[in-house]
This record gives sequence, C-alpha cells and structure tokens, in this order.
Amino acid sequence: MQHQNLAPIPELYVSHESAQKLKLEAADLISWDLNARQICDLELLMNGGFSPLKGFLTEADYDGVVENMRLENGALWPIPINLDVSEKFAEGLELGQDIALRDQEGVILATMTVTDRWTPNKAREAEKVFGADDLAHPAVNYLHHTAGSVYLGGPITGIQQPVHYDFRGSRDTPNELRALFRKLGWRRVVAFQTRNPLHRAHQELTFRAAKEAQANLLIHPVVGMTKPGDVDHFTRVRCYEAVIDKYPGSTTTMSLLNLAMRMAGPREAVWHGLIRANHGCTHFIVGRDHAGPGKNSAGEDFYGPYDAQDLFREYQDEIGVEMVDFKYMVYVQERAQYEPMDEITDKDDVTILNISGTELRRRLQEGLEIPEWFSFPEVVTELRRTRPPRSQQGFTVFFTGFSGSGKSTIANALMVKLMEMGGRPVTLLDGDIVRKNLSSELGFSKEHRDLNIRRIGYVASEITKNGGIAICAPIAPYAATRRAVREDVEQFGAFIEVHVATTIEECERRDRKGLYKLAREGKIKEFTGISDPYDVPEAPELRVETEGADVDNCAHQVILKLEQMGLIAG
Ligand code: PPS
Repeated sequence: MQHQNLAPIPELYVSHESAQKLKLEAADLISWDLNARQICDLELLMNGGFSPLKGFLTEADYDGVVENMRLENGALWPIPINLDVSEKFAEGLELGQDIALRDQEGVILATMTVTDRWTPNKAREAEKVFGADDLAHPAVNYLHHTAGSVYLGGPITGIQQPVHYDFRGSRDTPNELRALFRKLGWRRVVAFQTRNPLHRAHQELTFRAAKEAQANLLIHPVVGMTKPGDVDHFTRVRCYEAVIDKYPGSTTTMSLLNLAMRMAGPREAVWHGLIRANHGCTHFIVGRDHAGPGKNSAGEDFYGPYDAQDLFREYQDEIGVEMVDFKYMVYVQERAQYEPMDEITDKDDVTILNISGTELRRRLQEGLEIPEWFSFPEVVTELRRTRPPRSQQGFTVFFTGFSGSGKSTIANALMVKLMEMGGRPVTLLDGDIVRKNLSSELGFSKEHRDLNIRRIGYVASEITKNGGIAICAPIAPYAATRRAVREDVEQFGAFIEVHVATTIEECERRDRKGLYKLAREGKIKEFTGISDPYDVPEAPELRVETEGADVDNCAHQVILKLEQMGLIAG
C-alpha cells in the first residue's frame, strides 16, 4: 500500500528575480538550441517530473542507468536523459563551463554547468535500454540518426518553463497536480497514461481500475512526443475532453504531460511510474504491451506482452506507486456491456466483439460505420474530421519524365478534369512555373535539381496536408530525390508517381522548345537524357505511354488510377 505524500516536490527553477538576472548574464554564454525532444526532457527536469534528476545525466549516472537502471547514488532511473550535441559544439567547450539552453526561437529556458562530456557507445545503449540495436525501434532510429554524437552532462538552473500556446489550462506541473489533489482531498489517485484516443473500452477499464483501487482517476495523456504516425495530440485532446464528461462527476480529471516517449516497453513503464509518483499519484495502470514500439525488423514484437507489467511489479516499492494491471476489455453483445476477457465464463454462448486499431483505421479511411458500442460519437466525429475518408483527403500526383515528354500537357488536362469534379482545391506545380516562382536562382546541377525537387515536395506536402490536390510536373531525374518527396508527402496523404515514359528519341524528334538541338550542339550543358542522367522509375503507381495516345486519354488513365485508389469517388 503506497502512502501519498503531497508535499511540494523540488523544482530546478530559481526565483523570478534571480531568473531575470540570470537571463541578462546568460547573454554572454555559449548557447545550445534545444530540439523538440530536448525541450520536453528539460521541462520535466525543471518542474520535478524527472525528480530526483538535477540535470542531464553525468557519464557515471548514464553508465549506471544503461547497465542496471540506477543512478550513481543507487536511485532507480531506467531511461537515459542526455543532452546530445554535435561534435563541433562539444569541441568548443571546457568542463565546468556554463551554457545557455534555448528553445527553437532562441528564448533562454535554463543554464547548465557542463561537468561531463563523452562519446557514448550508442549500440550498447540501444541493446541495454531498448533491448536491440534495431533501427525499426523508433528510439534506436532516433539515437543513431537524430541524436548528436556527443553527450553533455551537468546540473541545470531553470529560468522559465517552455511556452505552450495550446491547451494551457490542461497542462499541470507535478506541484500543480499535487496542490490540486490536496485541495480536492484526493488521497488515492490512479493515473492512466495514453498516446491514443480513448474509446469505450478504455473508459470502462479506467473506470473499473479506479473503482478497484478505490481511487480517483487522472487521465494523463502524453502530448510531447509519441510514436511516429500516432493521431496528433490536438485531435486526441479534443477526444479526451469529450470522454471526460462520461465519468461520474468529480471522480476524474485530465492533465496533459509534455513527455517525449521513447517506446521502451518495460523500462518505459517503470519510468512512467516514477513520473506519476512525482505528479502525486498512488496507482498506475500498466497495460498489455505498455509503450510497445511494434514489430522489429524481423517482424516480431520487441517485447513480450507482459514484460512491462513484470518489470514494474519487481520495482513497484521503489517506484512508489502501485500497479493496476490492465484488463483486456471486450464487448459482450448479449449483455450490451464491456467485460474483462478473462472474467467471461460463458465465452461459447455469447458474442464477443472488438475492433482492432488497424480495423478502426481502415474504417476511418474508407468512411465506414464505427459502431456506438465501440466509441463515443463525439470521439468518432473528431477522428473523422482529422482522418476523413480517402476520397476527401489531400493527395499529390507527381509526374516525372524527360523534357518535352508531355508531362505539363497531361498535368494541365488532369488539373482541369479534377477541377470539373470539384470538392478539393487543385494546384499545379509545373516545372517551368516552379522555376519561375520558387527556384529562379537555381540551375541544373544535381545539387540544384535536388533542391528544386525538394521545394516542390515541401509545397506539395503542405497542400496535401491541408486537404488539397497537388499536381507536380518536373523532370525530377533522380530516384532518391523522388523517394524523399514521396516520404514528405505520405505523412499526410497519398503520393502517386506517374512516369511519362516518352522515349528520349521521341522527345528529341518533337523538340517542342528547340532545346534538344541546343543540347546536341553543346549550347545547353547538363541536359537530361542527352548529357545528364535520368533514373527511370522502377515502380511508379502509373506509367503512361504517350506515343500513339492522345492527351485526354493519358489524363484519363490517371483519373482511373485515382478512382482505383479510392482517392476520387467513382
Ligand atoms: S528538374 O531536373 O526536375 O529540376 O528540372 P525542371 O525543374 O523540371 O526543369 C526542366 C525544364 O527546364 C528546361 N531546361 C532543362 N531541362 C533539363 N536539363 C537542362 N539542362 C535544362 N535547361 C533548361 C526544360 O525546358 C525543362 O522543361 P520541361 O517542361 O520539362 O520540358
């Protein structure tokens, strides 16, 4: 049985007057501009969410955490919290030096005395902390591809909290939550950690967990960084707000946690428990595959489904919160209610229903029914607004081919056909238009072509994100660059690569702009297909042959493809 201690937890902030003074003095310090994850970490360091840490880990603390989840002084801490920086930045520092930590707009948040600097063995960190040095794990991928190669450690002096403009009223520091619980007289509080929208099953299980623990309930969703591809936190918070009303009055509250998750499964569960203890909670719900990152590169789960519960149980006393293990809840149609799967004794006589995450995404994608027994109508409405059916989502059609292959002509015809259908705004990013308006300073070297295509990709991804149709028609000769653009766009919607497969001989024969002649005469250098390479797309969504087909027919082939992909209603 855990005893709740709601005395204020130590923060790393200095007083308002000292902060003002420090801000001025820090103007002379070398600055490190924190990235999004580092800002999340710093916020929880400063407000006591990561207590007992007093700063970014020193080398000895880091070694202990990586090897056996313990700081140098023996305290339990499962996840390395490091200030990773570039080699170049680290080189210019002396140990003992103070540096300023700033947000992405240059606002100073803290200073740090650099006591330690080292080059970590990232493969070891991946193996020990995440269980495998496998890039399919988002945190391992981050470690190798985003994190700097040098770690700095040392104590932090907090100047101010990172600024948040969204959901300000729902963000609480550990001390604010402790004060709230004191005020409400909540002696036992069970926290529910989530990075997903809440459906009826979650509502039911959290309600039951609170009843079982005879505790009040804190819905404590993560709004910092979650698993790539998750529903954005703006949508989720609107969903949570709708669900909060479904609990019996004044039993439950919600607060947002600006944590950068690592998806470290068992270690992450222990970490989440420590963080909740700091926020004044006495109980914590640990689910099946808690903070699991999904499948590894061999297609197997990174962690066993109950590894997190096992590790949590082992360290429960030290964590200081009691685990409430997650029940797998299913809907029993005959009784019209949710029940824990392992408590159903008449399984053969009743109809057990559930909808998986994948099935839910499919139904949202295709605009299909989502039954009321599965989710609250308000939640479904929010999710549908963010994930409309494919026929209402933005997408990008990306034509590629030689100069004079017919890309622009087909693209124009396609644009008109799509505008005739209506429903979504259409933008044409033709090679020539882009070079005039976005890339007028660029030439045709590989570097400049790549820059040009990445700019087109950026604009197309923004259009796609906002529900429009982008039609791009550059030459885009390099496969790697086209792939990069595909990745940019596919975060937000479909990407349809159309190879306009007119042969170079035919393009040269047509020579609409007279450029091939000039290229042959050497008057235009680096001319695609003549004196510059073109990587033929290996697996485009569509390949269009223009020789012997008219423009209308070519554009129609694209329309058929879009219909087949569900992007336009047939
Ligand atoms: S790229 O490679 O995708 O950045 O090229 P893009 O922006 O589509 O621009 C191609 C148009 O510029 C004209 N042009 C050249 N093309 C290829 N190579 C060289 N050296 C070159 N110099 C000028 C050409 O007319 C292309 O227009 P389109 O519409 O493709 O015929």
